[in-house]
This record gives sequence, C-alpha cells and structure tokens, in this order.
Amino acid sequence: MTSPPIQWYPGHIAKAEKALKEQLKLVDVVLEVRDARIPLVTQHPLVSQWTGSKMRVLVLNRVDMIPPQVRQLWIDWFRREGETPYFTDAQHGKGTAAVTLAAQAAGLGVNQRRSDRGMLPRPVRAVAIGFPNVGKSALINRLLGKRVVESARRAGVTKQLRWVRISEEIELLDAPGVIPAKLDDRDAAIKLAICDDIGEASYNNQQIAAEFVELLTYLEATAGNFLPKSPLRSRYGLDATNVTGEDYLLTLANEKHQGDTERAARQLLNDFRKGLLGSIPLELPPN
Ligand SMILES: Nc1nc2c(ncn2[C@@H]2O[C@H](COP(=O)(O)OP(=O)(O)O)[C@@H](O)[C@H]2O)c(=O)[nH]1
Ligand SMILES: [Mg+2]
Repeated sequence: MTSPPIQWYPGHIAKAEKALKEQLKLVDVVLEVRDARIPLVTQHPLVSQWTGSKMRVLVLNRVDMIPPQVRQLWIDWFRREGETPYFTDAQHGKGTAAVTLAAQAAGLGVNQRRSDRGMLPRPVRAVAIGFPNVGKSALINRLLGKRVVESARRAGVTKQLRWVRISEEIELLDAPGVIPAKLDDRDAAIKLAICDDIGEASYNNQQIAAEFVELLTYLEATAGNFLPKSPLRSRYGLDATNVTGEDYLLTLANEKHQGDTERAARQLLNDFRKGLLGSIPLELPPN
C-alpha cells in the first residue's frame, strides 16, 4: 500500500477558512490567485461559493514559469469556459497593472449603488485568495508598488489579514493561503507538493521527488513539444527514461550526493521550484 502523499492539518484549515469567510463579508471583489504551472489543481473548490455574487478576477501567477505557447493554450481554454484569466509574474511586476484595472472595473457597481442612494464613493475593497505560496503577497506588493506585505519562499508565511490601500480607488486585503479540507485526487496532491503550494501540510520529499521524475517522463511522452528537451539529463547528466522515479533518485543520490537520497530529493524539487530545470508546465488544458 502506498501512503497518502500529503498529510493535512484539518484544524488549521478550518480556522483559516473561518477567518477568510469573515473577511469576505467586507469585500466587493475577489482576486482569485492560482499557479500558472497548475491552474486547475490550484482552483480551490470553495472559491465560487465564497465569492457568491461578488465580482471575481482570475489571476494566474508565475507566468514566467511556463512557456508562452502554454499560456496561450490556457487563454483559449479559459475563454471557451467563459473566463478571462489575467497572467502575472508578481516577482517581476509583469501583468499586474491589468489586474488593478480589472479589480477597479469589477468594483464600479459598488459606487454606482452608493451614489444611487446618495452615499459618497469609497475605495473598492478586494481580497486576494488562493493556495499557499501561489504569490498572493508578491502580487499585492506589486499592485502597491512597494513591499508592505510579507512575501517569502517558505509556504505559509502569511498569518494575518491586513488592509492596504492601493490608490484612492482600491483597497486590498492580503489573506493566508487556503487549502481544501480534503483532497481525494492523488495526482493533484502530488502536483501541489511538487510546486510547494500546500503550505503547512506535510509530505515526504523523497516520495514527491520520485513522483516528479515520473511525471516529467510522462509529460515528455505526452506533451513533449511544450517542455524543454530532457530537462533532467541536461541538468544532472542522468537520463530518466526506462527507470522508476525511485531508481532515478537513488542514482542521483549516489552520483551527486554521496548516497544521500534526501538531499537528492530536495535538490530535484528546489531546482524545479527555482526554474532551474527550465519552464515546465505540470498541467495542460483538458483535451
Ligand atoms: N518566479 C516567480 N516567483 C514568484 C512569483 N510570485 C511570487 N513568487 C515567489 O514565490 C514565493 C511565494 O510568494 P508569496 O507572495 O509569499 O506567496 P503567498 O503565500 O501566496 O502570499 C516568493 O518567494 C515570491 O518571490 C512569480 O510570478 N514568479
Ligand atoms: Mg502571503
């Protein structure tokens, strides 16, 4: 029997969800932030319920980590689904101005209703929600143009909710990452772990690194033209074809890390997360 890839902390999740629901009562617009490497896996199942009738702006962050052709495939796919995705690289401030405009436009109705009732306009209020580590804080910092919200490589850094005023027109709320209380899809759980988008949930590096190697082999076979050529061989000089992920990891450990499998696993995952293996999309639009 294989152990579940990720161990969840339901108490922590329930607390985060409760806090978020309270904050959602205060906002006009929801910025739903997802990871462009895995746009469907980082769709939180409760966001549409939480958003209700509020306006939502869909942000696919980390666009720098996927190839431009794949970004175009997603744009086409989301359009067919009736959605407009905003692609951003919050790290370098790319695409973020369009998000501000979209949030402002989404909030226009609020001030229309206020003025209809003889009330003064107020800034539109928005919240950024999404899985841990997808780049919510980095995005908000970019929208603001300065670093006011803590953003870090470690997942789960954002603990508290804070309002920040972006302009006279818009106020934003940063929020802690939310992960589903249950995740039955094993492949999705593995991709979340590979991308480091699951915050304080825990997993085994070696198991996830081995899965990553096998996922790469699968992606090269099924979507090879969207991937860099042999990313593992290019970086480590070791071919991954016809070996299990576990064997690859053991070989990598022996060749590069004096047999230390844990270090080999961490190097693999870190190299991917830093983009050192090239831009590798872990998910493509269905069909
Ligand atoms: N390459 C890249 N890194 C990003 C991007 N956005 C955020 N990051 C990095 O990812 C890490 C997590 O970002 P953070 O904003 O703290 O995520 P949060 O947990 O959703 O608030 C930080 O090290 C950021 O610098 C992006 O668009 N591209
Ligand atoms: Mg944060």
